[in-house]
Amino acid sequence: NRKKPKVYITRRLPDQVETRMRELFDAELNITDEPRAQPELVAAMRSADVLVPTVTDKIDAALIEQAGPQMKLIANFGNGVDNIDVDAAQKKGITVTNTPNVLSDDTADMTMALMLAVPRRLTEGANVLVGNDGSWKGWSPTWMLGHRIGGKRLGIIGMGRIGTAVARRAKAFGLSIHYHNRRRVDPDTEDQLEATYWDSLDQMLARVDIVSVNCPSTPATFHLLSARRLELMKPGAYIVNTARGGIIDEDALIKALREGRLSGAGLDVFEHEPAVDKRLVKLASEGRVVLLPHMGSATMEGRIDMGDKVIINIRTFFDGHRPPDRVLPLRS
Ligand code: 8YV
Repeated sequence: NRKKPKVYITRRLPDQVETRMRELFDAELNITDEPRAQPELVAAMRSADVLVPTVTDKIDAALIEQAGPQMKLIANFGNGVDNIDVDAAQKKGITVTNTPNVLSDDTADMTMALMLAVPRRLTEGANVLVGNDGSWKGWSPTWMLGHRIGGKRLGIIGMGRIGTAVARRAKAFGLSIHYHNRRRVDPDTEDQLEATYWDSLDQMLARVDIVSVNCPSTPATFHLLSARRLELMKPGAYIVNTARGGIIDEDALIKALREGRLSGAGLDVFEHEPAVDKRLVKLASEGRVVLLPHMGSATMEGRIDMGDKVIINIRTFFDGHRPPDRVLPLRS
């Protein structure tokens, strides 16, 4: 009867995940869901065996440096690990895990929702009937016309699990699939998707009608869509981002939208999250962009699956095996 690992969880999780965590671990839960302040995180690093952070916790080198010798595992409740200095953790002998796969379909669904919402003027139309005061006079042949997405070219940046899930859906919607990735995907997948690989992001950007950002946020992808690259895009193109805000130079994106060089954008993530640039909010009120508050993976099923993954990673680790979703530092 081994001692249960002491697991510090930074945010509220769905009830059934918390119940399971309480059964299996000496779990310190967050009842209020207020993000933990830095001193609380420091105290956790000094007393707990496992930290379970989320995207809203910055687990940087300075914090990791303060970890006590008992801290063994950072089991991120989330896929992206840009909130964690994985390199510093490894140097300190702390293993890092994440929750891949289980949120790819939900995130890809939301990517499609945004891909349709902007050109098909979904929020503009829906808002006409919010608090309907009878001002809608009925259907008219020339009213609320958007643009068709079928037959257009989609350029996916980052053809990992989420990017591939987006590609499958987009193909079914009649888009042709183009992608840029560090390496080509396997020939079978490329064949099935009838996907065109672009080694050069610049060249792809000049040829596609819609760009979907699906790569991780790393130092190498910071402002990958820079002012220069946004200028390479086809006039009137659209951008969808369900990855991380910092991958796009948001200021440059706003300029391109305001100048009419780009038709619109669907954004689930922001460069200075949770702050959202007021100019984007204005563009949203004009129907030029659709903004969502980081909801890409927000399904009850997905959150429970993510919780299960965190639990499996912790249990496997304390059983003395390599956890299934171990994250290694980036190769530079
Ligand atoms: C999560 C996400 O909600 O998993 C990710 O990388 O961005 C979101 O889907 C969040 O990160 C949970 O920590």
